[in-house]
Amino acid sequence: MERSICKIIVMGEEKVGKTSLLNLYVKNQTLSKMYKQTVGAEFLSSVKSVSGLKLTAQLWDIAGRQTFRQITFTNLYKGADALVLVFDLTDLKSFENLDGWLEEFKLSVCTQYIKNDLGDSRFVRLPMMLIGNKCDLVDKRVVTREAVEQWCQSKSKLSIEYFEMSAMFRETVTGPFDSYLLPAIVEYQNRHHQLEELPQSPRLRSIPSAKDNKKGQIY
Ligand SMILES: Nc1nc2c(ncn2[C@@H]2O[C@H](COP(=O)(O)OP(=O)(O)OP(=O)(O)O)[C@@H](O)[C@H]2O)c(=O)[nH]1
Ligand SMILES: [Mg+2]
Repeated sequence: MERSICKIIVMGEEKVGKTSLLNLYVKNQTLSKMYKQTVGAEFLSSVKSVSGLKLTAQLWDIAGRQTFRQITFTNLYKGADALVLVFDLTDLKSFENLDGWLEEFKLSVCTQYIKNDLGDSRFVRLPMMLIGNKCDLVDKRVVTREAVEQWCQSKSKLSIEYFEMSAMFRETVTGPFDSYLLPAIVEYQNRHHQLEELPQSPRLRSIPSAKDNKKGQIY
């Protein structure tokens, strides 16, 4: 089976549940009530079969607290194949700050391609997933679906899909990741290859399978 790698950046305010969601998705870890802040960025890896491809998803869990992000993670965002934005349905501020996160990410994606003017078009086509987390806390919910839909409408040029999740219920998490995000990434990578006729970019190159007796290169 052909292999490929993708890089997914996961962002959002502190305490919205980014680490909890990723631990559940990748490690099937049940929700811990104890909060342990992410410092800097953490990395998780998951291998899935998508459209006949063995896809290694590199998931980058970015600290929500500004002081824990070393001034800028511009280099870390480079080469991203997808963006996952997370907010907490019970925390209005985490929803209102989505624009700031999107801007931080956009600046980095657009400037890296500034030389050949690809920045904006790449950003517009990049698969993005917006997650309203903690949907189990029905009584504490303060962000309405209408407000989220309005926000998505204001970004209608972008490829954003919205899902509500709970880090307590695995199926709310695996469904959108496996059925929407990963297939969208494979399509995005294929499209880039065709539309931009880039020379075989190392990030898009298939990794030789184990039987080729070679080591796969990531970057
Ligand atoms: N009820 C409920 N609690 C959740 C959910 N997801 C996370 N939590 C709780 O919210 C708190 C913060 O979760 P984290 O996953 O650490 O949040 P984070 O976004 O990684 O935070 P930073 O690392 O600071 O950016 C923890 O106490 C979790 O137990 C959820 O879906 N439902
Ligand atoms: Mg965290």
